[in-house]
Amino acid sequence: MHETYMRLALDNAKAARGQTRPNPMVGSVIVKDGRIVGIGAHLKPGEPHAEIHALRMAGEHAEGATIYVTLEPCSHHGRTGPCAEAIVRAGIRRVVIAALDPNPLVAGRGVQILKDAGIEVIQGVLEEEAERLNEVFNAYIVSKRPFVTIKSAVTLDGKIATRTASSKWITSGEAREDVHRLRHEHAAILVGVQTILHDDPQLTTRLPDGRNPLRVILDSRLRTPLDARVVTDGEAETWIFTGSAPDEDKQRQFEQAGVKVIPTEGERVNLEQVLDILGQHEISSLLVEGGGQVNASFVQQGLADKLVLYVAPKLVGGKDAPTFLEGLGAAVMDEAVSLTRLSVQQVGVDLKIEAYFPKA
Ligand code: AOF
Ligand code: ZN
Repeated sequence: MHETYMRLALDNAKAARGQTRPNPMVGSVIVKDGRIVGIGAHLKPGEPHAEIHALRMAGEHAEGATIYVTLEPCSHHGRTGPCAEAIVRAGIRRVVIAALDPNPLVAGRGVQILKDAGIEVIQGVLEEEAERLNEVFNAYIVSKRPFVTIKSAVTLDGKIATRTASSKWITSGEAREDVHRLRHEHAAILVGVQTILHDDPQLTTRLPDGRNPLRVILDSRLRTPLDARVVTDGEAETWIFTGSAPDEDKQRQFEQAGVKVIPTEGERVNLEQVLDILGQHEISSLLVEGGGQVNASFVQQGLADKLVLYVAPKLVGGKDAPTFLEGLGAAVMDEAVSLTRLSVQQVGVDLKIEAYFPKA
């Protein structure tokens, strides 16, 4: 029974995918005498948490009821009040939780408030699923840096273009639509200046009602053209990260065009600093759609969390055709990056492979 109601709570949480950041997705269901009396989800930062919506719906039926929550009820006074206290006040008798809240402001304190009030607490129902659902939030709230996903589309022989740099299109329409969903779900999208110079991409979400992520360009010497689409189209905000001494005139021109130029320490762009600055602006997730060099920088520095690789059933061959991971590469097999928790799914005619980088 617990799993059935928790699944419903998880489904409600998931319904708000892409619209809760930097907050987690959370769902809640209240059950009294075998009847659902309240359902809620967290929909938007600043708005009530899932439990509050469910409690409001339940009204007086909450008295003596069981509440299912996909995340430990909060204990802090943030943008909204502590849910654990609201649950106590409503006279709930039992709380079933999927996952604990890793937010250092909560982290077990929510459960403590409930137990101190004499409420029965059951933890760990569908825990793995709940943790995976909020993998972005769980990492961001502890590290204060965005969760970094490297996304690439390759041929079956690992190429991201032909030897003449032709790359439209590697994957089918279905896979490309899936990428637009990924963009919608991310707070920011990042490419290197090479990609801007070569493809002049828009980096927007082409989905009906899709949200555009912040566009981040790594451009150590400010070579982005002022007429690039990410500068002129006004579709989303664009930030350019540079080395320590960008050309001041050009910087001014970008600022006039509404594009932020952010110098970092060093000659090349300092990736750790980029992630710190993005985290300070509550950017909790970053989709890296870089070329092979940018991808390699993230991987070599241990800054990538997840890989999403679309693999098309095509072969282009050619030893000079670029791959999605360049750089120097490993010398011996023992130096290879071993990914974990690999999963594969078919999207149209292509494969979608998801895997995680080892924790640095
Ligand atoms: C819950 N239920 O539905 C959510 C929780 O700024 P605030 O007040 O909205 O607080 C955000 C924090 O609250 C967030 O970092 C996470 O720890 C928790 N989110 N907690 O009990 C919810 N969304
Ligand atoms: Zn709360």
